[in-house]
Amino acid sequence: MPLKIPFMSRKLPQQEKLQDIESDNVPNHIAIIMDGNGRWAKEKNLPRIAGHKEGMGVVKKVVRHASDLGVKTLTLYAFSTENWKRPKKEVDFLMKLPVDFLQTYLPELIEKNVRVQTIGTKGLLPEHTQQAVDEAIRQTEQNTGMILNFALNYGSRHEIVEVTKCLANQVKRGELEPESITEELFEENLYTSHLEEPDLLIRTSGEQRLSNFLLWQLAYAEFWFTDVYWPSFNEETLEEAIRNYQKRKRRYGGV
Ligand code: V07
Repeated sequence: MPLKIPFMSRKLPQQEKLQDIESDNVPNHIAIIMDGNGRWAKEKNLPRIAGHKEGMGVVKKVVRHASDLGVKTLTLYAFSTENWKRPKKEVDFLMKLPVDFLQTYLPELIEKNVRVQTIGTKGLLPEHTQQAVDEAIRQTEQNTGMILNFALNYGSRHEIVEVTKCLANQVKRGELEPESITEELFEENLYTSHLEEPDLLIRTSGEQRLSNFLLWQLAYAEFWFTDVYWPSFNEETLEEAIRNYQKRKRRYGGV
């Protein structure tokens, strides 16, 4: 005979309901600082590169899930201008990851209608890395789904200085009046000019700093931090971040 469960005790479905993502309030643009790969590896007595490799697998899962949830742009901090200071062996390994990633995953990106883009100074990356990334950009440029934007050799202060130089040169040539320099004009010269501003910044691994990531663009974003190391991040952690974002948005709405 089936056991009868009193109505009020059937907690599970209700809880699940509460934890649903509101599909009409998903952040359009999520930016992620994927931190903690080295620490994850260290705790497992593995070399740091094993953490990066595992982290790359997480990128695939998160891209898939973000695209399924209707995120319009996902910006991932893959390599900062500071990362060159790491041991050469580690840098060499990191520079192979885009190649490795795209070899196994580009067909799925195409199938999912994802468009690959980058921000940062790509010209300073090794030739094989540039080629793989450029090929992915080219093969996905007609896609109309989620923009998967990799920050590669990216540093926000450098970006801001470059925009400043560009505008200063226009002034010098007599093409621009200093009075005409507005926030809008400045923005039009950033790498991200064609993108909406991020709505949500996620940083993993317990650090609560921006580390030179999208300083201008994150002016109005919600920040969400987790102690989870990037290789342990998954679909559920992404949903947790989005639910938290939606809770905050509801509070603002109520005022
Ligand atoms: C990198 C894996 C994720 C954790 C953080 C650091 C290590 C994916 C890419 C990538 C980049 C461009 C592209 C396709 C894939 C990547 C680097 C490091 C340098 F077109 N993961 N990942 N690039 N890590």
